Amino acid sequence: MALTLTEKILSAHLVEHATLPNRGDDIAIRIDQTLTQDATGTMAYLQFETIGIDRVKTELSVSYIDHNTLQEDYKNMDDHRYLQSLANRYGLWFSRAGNGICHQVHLERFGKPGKTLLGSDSHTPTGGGIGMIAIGAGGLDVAVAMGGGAFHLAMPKVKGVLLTGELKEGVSAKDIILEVLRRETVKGGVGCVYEYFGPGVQSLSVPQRATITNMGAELGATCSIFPSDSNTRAFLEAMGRPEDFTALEADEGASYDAVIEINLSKLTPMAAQPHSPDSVIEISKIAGKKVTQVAIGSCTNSSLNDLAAVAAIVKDKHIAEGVEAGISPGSRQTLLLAEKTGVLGELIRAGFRILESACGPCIGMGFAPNSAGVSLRTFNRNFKGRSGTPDAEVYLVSPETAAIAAITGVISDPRHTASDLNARKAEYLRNQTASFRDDGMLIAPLPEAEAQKIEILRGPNIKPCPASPELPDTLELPVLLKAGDNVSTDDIMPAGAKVLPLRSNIPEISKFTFERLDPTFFARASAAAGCFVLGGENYGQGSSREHAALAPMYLGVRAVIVKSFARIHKANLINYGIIPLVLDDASAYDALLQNDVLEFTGIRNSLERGLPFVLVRKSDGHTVKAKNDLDERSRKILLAGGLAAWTRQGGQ
Ligand code: MIC
Ligand code: SF4
Repeated sequence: MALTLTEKILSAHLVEHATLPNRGDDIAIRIDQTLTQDATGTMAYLQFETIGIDRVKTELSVSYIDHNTLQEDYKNMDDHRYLQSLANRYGLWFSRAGNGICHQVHLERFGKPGKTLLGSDSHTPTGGGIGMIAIGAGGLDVAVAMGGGAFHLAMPKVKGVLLTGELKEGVSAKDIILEVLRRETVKGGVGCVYEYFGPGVQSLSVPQRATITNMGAELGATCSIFPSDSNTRAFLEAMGRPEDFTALEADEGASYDAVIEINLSKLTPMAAQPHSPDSVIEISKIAGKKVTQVAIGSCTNSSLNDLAAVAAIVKDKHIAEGVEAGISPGSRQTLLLAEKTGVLGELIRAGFRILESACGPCIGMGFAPNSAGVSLRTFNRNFKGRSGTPDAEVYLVSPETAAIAAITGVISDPRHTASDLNARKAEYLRNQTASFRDDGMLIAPLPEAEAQKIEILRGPNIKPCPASPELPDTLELPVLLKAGDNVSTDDIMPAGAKVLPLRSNIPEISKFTFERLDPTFFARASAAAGCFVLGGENYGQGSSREHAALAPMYLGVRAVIVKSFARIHKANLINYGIIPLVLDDASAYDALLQNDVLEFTGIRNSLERGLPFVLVRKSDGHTVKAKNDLDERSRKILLAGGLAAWTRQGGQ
């Protein structure tokens, strides 16, 4: 049977089935590589330590420092030291603070076509740009994979994205993924892999493909993937590792569950308007709007290719008065190359503030916009308040669109403002040394005998991960929060400079739970002896942060009742013993109110036998029915009181 590329790689990694099961069924796959970053890493490694393994069992595991680098006090660097000592002790690579954003560095240094990668960050699918099945997950799932355990997921549907034509000058890879988001929305990709194919693929370099697979996370997709071809070979050669290349593509005649066609020649520059990545509009429709800030970088658009496009536009020009503009290069290697090719000098001269090679403004770690400011960002998320300024308007755009706004002070269509852009960009890229590699800030795994002697360094901010409660058969609890559609993990557990340093300390970070939606939630939950949370469609979209499950669990949330869930968050809830309930009939949501007390009986029986769930409102006996759409393994995990307890009982 002719297979898609996704099916080929998944088949080659199946651990329980001989052939691929039906779409939606539970599959278990072997994980070749893992990555973690510091904001999710400390919890992941605290869990990994409890598994009791002497050395990671993957082909390669890397621990990156890129999120928490503001270091206002001891906490962040204490975490860095914990992570470094842990990497040394257990046979991981370690990417030091300053070396760059995990996804960009992983693409440059470690990504290999045909391999599986699991990362404790939702943008891990960036690796699909180099032909990997690269999936984001909670830290606990990544810890299990590092210990040699399989990763379980629902067998995804494979949506083919047929690319034809070629991008016009001034139109960018970012505009391709914005077009996919416009058509598919932030929940259109749940349970799907987006596989790109067709003649238009050839015109896209690996960094351009990685922009697209990176932001596939915003579709809610399991991951996205491109074939591995001559452009992949050229990229790996430029990275000094041609031996990692393998050619890969879908079989001739492979069939997709659905096909979307995009003619690249017809695309125009676009923007995602505040406050959602799928609120996409053509730039021409918002041209002329005044801009106060421009931020270029993040794991979506911070490659040399992106910085060269910016340099080509701002050459001999200056940042407009009234605009602050900053650049965070994706990796230290990109920064070095920007210096070698003349790109960096151009950016400095134009007035860009050169920020660290790290996540930085993307996660509200500095460079927040002014109040009610208009910030154009080349990033992937524009949820309200994520920038650090609650009333700022954040637009997600391509580097070209961002660069033109930086010099003109208004949103402008890059097709009209720049001529011979591609030639000028190519000029910089020609200066790039054929093969360039800088591993100076990577620490390789220690040999086993040496690793055994390493002492793990734990600062006072690192508190043990709290245990999940046992699952009772009956719960009678109030709905302490009624939230709407598309609640993001930033809404459940904000990030930013104030909260991120508390990622290793659940009791402290739990004080910020739902802060953006209802600042009284923490006090109300602390006073109650447990509660439920009610939400709408696509609950838990966005990040992989398991703190959005851990902190609610710590505050006594026992079930979350919604119209639909985002994939990673639902898995995190299960892993920490919170029951994810999907309303049988979405209209039942309207009948429920905040503070309703619900009686939830026969919980264990429903889980053991896969039966639907029934809750009854105490005040009037109104019945609420919820689906039991959980696979057998998830039900067993919930019955055991979470993944850690289940693993201790021998579950796999
Ligand atoms: C994000 O972009 O929201 C983050 C910060 O990278 C998160 C991870 C985290 O919350 O630590 C993600 O995307 O998973
Ligand atoms: Fe970092 Fe932003 Fe990418 Fe998340 S989306 S990994 S915060 S750069």
